Amino acid sequence: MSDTRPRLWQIDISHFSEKARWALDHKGIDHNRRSPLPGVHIAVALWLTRGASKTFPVLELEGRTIGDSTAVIAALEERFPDHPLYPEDPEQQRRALELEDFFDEELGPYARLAVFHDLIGEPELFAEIAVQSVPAPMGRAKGLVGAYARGYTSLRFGADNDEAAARARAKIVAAMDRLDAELEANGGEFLIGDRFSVADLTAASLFFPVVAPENAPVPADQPTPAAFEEFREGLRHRPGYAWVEETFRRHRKPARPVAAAASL
Ligand SMILES: N[C@@H](CCC(=O)N[C@@H](CS)C(=O)NCC(=O)O)C(=O)O
Repeated sequence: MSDTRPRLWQIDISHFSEKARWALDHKGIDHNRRSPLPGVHIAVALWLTRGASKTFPVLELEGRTIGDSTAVIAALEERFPDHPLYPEDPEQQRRALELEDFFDEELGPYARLAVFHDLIGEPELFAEIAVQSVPAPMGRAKGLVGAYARGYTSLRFGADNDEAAARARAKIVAAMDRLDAELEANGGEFLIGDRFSVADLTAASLFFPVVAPENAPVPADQPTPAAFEEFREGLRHRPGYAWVEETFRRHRKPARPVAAAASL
């Protein structure tokens, strides 16, 4: 019999995929997951969405194929209204969606670029991490897999560019400024109102590569490039940093931690 459950096409280590996984798990939706090789996933996304989207996550849901994490959550919210992620109040909902968009655009791509840049600076470590996200037989060719990871992230995201990485770090700090300010304005626990919403889910999941909270897709003891660890140290005292850790602890249940992998 064919599997009619929603199917999430995803990358284990990706923070945008984590955003979609968290929404599915928050709503308790039984689903299955497919994780093609990072890089190859672009062709898969284009094929699944008939050219509409070249990124993961993509969700197959009752005959529809939905690309982009924001559209995925909107579709889940409509089809599975229990455990809502959108605030009921229209003005709060508007602000929650505005914050979702802010973190999607102003944090997500930059968190990815900053981590990849510093991994490129430590080829051994990058190779070590990259082999964990490829099929076992390929994993034996660690040098090649590491070169593939460096090449893909440089070509696709410009992760080998020092100026781009400096801009990315500045964007991450600006996103942390916004997180701190929004939390302070709303009492410190939630970004909007007095309930967990899509705004909290988005900020926490897209900050996970920066904060590496427990219960996130990457094991907390995963080695980090020294340059990124130094950058992380500069943010550790921020209220938003502790909030990301706490939000994972309190709201990311049940997490499905996966082995570390190469692609964010
Ligand atoms: N706006 C998209 C961004 C998703 C995204 O950037 N996904 C990455 C993985 S973290 C990807 O598939 N990148 C492939 C590419 O950009 O070519 C969303 O919210 O889903």
